Amino acid sequence: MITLALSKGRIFDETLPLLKAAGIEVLDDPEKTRKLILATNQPEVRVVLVRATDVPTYVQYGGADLGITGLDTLIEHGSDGLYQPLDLQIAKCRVSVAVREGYDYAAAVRQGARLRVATKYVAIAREFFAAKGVHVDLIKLYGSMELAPLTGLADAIVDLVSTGNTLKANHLVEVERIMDISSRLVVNQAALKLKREPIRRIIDAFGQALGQP
Ligand code: PRT
Ligand code: MG
Repeated sequence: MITLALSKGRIFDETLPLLKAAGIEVLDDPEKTRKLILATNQPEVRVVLVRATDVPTYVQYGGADLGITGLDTLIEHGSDGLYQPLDLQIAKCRVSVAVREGYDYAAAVRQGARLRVATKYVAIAREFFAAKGVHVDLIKLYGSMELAPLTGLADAIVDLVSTGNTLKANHLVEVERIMDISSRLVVNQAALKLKREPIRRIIDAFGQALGQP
């Protein structure tokens, strides 16, 4: 049996065409079923639905053989024991710094003020500001980062942006782009050895669908 870990929502939706290219069709709609293990048209392949942030953990410990996860999540989790054969070019966005409209971020940085930064992405934020030589107090949040500068919890946030509509709707502006994000295929290293043939077939089919050799 080959187990693929996916999260519901954009990653699941954008993975379907790749699965199809590999001849795999998921038999249930994750938005309609309460099942957490979904069968596919291939009796030897199943999908497990997990929280986006749990995908690397499942694959690392062998709860799933393969998984699809955002680079953001992968960096925060760390890639120990994970083989990363493909950039799937799906669920694209960027990690950015944003502040309240009217907040003079450049001046705050120039003056060497200690910035309060709220984020779910503490590893990415720590590394980014350390490289810039900016002192920050990081405040870990699990969601709705946009609220932090509006309530005085933080001066800035580090968050994912795709269209920018969420920032705009909350009177926030993007002041720095930290990195571009897309989703990655991750594979359990031991599974790759033990189930080499079927896993290779999936990696190769995804690669071909992406136009990679
Ligand atoms: O939502 P939940 O708490 O269950 O889990 P999650 O947020 O970890 O998962 P999910 O499914 O929302 O995101 C999974 C992955 O999709 C992320 O790890 C990213 O790699 C990728 N991705 C791509 C995004 C976005 N685009 C995105 N826009 N993840 C989140 N967003 C958020 C963004 O932070 C903003 O708050 O969507 C909101 C809308 O963005 P705008 O800029 O288009 O308005
Ligand atoms: Mg989300």
